[in-house]
Amino acid sequence: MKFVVLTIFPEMFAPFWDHGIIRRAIEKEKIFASTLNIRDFADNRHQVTDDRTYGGGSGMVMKPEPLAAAIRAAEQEMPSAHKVLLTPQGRVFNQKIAHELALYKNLVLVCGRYEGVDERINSELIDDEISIGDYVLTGGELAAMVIIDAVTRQLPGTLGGEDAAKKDSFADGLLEHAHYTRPQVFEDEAVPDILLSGHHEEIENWRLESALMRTLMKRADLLQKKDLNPKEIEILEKWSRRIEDILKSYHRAHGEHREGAEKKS
Ligand code: 4FV
Repeated sequence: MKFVVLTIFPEMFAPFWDHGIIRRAIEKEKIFASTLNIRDFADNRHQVTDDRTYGGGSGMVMKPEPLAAAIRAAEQEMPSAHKVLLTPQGRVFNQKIAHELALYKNLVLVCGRYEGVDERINSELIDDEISIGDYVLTGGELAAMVIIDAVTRQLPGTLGGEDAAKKDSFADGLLEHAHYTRPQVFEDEAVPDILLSGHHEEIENWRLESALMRTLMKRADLLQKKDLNPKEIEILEKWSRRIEDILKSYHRAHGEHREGAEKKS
């Protein structure tokens, strides 16, 4: 997979290419990554890439000419590239979109600066607008790195184990289960025995319950929209019965009769 990033700050990417899984993916030629400096396409004496906004008001806007020239140069190199503008206006990035983008051979990522880019760039030269979240950054570069990072992890052979990405948070619509490593006891807290049992089926079951509980506690919205499988339903029903029993005995103990509780409210 090839990433070409259009930016006026290409030097921001050097450390990003040079570390961790991204560095290894480049070394193993799982990805090819490069930058194009939009300034190099500014055919004016001072390579100016921004100008005042029509209609007045503060803030500068990225000029269309250097950007269009840079995008066309990238297209020259990779005619089939999917051209993405990083902008708060875009569809909000998530694991599903990471999967989708990982299917492309070539991605061009356009990083805005200042107040944004001239609107005529979006309509003409951009295939897709993506936002990494509802907040405003000083530039699209960090957003481009987020996308390159999340997409690269989806590519076979970039993570340790073959199926590592399949066990990701959100891969099955759940947050990941709790992880533990040595020491077995840390500050008087021991690793759950089941994880030391070597009983793989029981460990998988514990991990599913851990993932479900964490998702229920931290991101119930994910459970709402998840297509639950029979195993997950069985576990949630087990928990709901337990909670029901606890509430029943509580109300019994406090003389309030649970049945007809609705009448109470
Ligand atoms: C952004 C985001 C973002 C807007 C103006 C760059 C800034 C400046 N990009 N997800 N959120 N971009 O805030 O992707 O040009």
